[in-house]
Amino acid sequence: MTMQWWRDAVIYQVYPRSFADGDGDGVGDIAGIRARLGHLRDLGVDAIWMSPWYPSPMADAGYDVSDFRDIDPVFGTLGEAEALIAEAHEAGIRIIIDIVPNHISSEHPWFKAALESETAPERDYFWFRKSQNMPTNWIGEFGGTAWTKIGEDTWYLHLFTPEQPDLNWEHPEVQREFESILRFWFDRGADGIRIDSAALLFKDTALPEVVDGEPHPFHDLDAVHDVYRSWRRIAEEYEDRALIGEVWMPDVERFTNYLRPDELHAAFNFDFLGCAWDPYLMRSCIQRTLDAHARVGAPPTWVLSNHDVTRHVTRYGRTDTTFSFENNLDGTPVDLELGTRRARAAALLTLSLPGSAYIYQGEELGLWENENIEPNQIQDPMYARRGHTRDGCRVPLPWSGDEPPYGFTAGTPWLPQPAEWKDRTVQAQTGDPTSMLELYRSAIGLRVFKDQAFAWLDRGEGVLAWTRGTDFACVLNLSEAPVPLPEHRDILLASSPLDGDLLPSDTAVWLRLR
Ligand code: TEU
Repeated sequence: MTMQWWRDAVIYQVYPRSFADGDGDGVGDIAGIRARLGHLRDLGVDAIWMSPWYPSPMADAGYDVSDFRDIDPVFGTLGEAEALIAEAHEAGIRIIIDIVPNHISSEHPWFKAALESETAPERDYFWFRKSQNMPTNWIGEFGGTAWTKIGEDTWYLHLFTPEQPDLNWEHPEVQREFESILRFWFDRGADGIRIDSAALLFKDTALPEVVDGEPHPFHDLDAVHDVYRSWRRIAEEYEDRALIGEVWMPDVERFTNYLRPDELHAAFNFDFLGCAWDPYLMRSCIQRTLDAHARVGAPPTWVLSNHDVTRHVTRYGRTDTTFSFENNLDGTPVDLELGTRRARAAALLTLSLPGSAYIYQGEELGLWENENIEPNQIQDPMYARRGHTRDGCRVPLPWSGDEPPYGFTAGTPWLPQPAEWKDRTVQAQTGDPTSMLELYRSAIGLRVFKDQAFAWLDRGEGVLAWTRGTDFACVLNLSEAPVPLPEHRDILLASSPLDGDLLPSDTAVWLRLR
């Protein structure tokens, strides 16, 4: 019998560069993660998703992979990765690894061979085109053109940086290689795969121009579903392995196509991540999510932050609380106290909705976006191409002490940590019942209702409330004024202090009803 753990798991994203540094070079590594596994056990998470740790020239922080069957020396060795998987399993924590199928590093042996000769078989693993002019008008995901010219008249396609050439998924060898990579990691105990840019992969082979208002010829092509059907068959050769897609898709129908019973087990809910902090919009987003997932029988996911987006303490402290890069440029006014208050309420929201919840490292510490990284310290390739950096959410974690590097490293952290984080360390927050960390620890420990049925509870305008089973309710006040609570036996947890018997604005509570 399978456990289907992914249906209601709490999954913690480790961004290895910034979690903990074991060897003092200022960059996080596997030794650091192993030494700090206790933090994740104490937090109570069910699984870890590990952002890429493979050998990489780091043109895109490891999302440019040059060998999927090894570990980059900056992070450690394959042996250490295997030891981490074993230790996590002993602590009851599953491991999800990150696979990047749309592109590989320009330093990968395939691409090097492809560049060496026009007749190399590897050429067909990529998108090379001969043309006087740029073959199409496509704009890459980081901005800038999607083609780079080599020699006189030859171009290759890259939807991200030039160091990340796109693979040609029409080619059987590309398909075979990734199936083999999946088996490699499943054989080493990986419990799940996070699939990067999962809706890209295939391109319209006629290479048509992008036309405003029409679907992109490189996004969400039907052929991609055959790949995930074959990956699902591979996952099912093993026990309890999950495939989780990074699918950015405004159209909910197209999104849930990826979650049909013979495809992926789950996918990130970016609709929810980008939703405004507003009672009407939040409620309709939650309902839309529940309906769409019910149609295909897949578990919903609840995601507030990840390594690509502005941290939600910052987003929720802004006038426009939706997510886009354009409305979150560094320096946009922010009220961090308000953002923190809302982030606390949001934690109780995501951890009590049906489905699985994702925590991006540092979110449990209430970290905000570091908007004060000097341009010469920025490493994110998006910055040069689009004028926005994602590095502000990738800053090394504060563990202990009163000043940077806060126990993260014995050396100098690869990105600067704010001086204001001295009360955001794990050490400072541990044992403080008012801290974000203790709120997360308590909430995760209280999720005994996680397999109970969900039902909305009507508490009037501006209030979102629901029950799980007969004994539990979550009430979130998104209106301007304090509101009364429904009848209850105990208050299990509150995101901020109550106002007498009333629930203040931007506050959530968990109630024991009977
Ligand atoms: O992100 C895919 C992706 O499409 C996002 O970068 C998206 O374009 C943007 O964040 C929101 O508009 C994944 C990884 O998560 C990211 O870190 C990588 O840079 C990217 O793929 C390339 O591998």
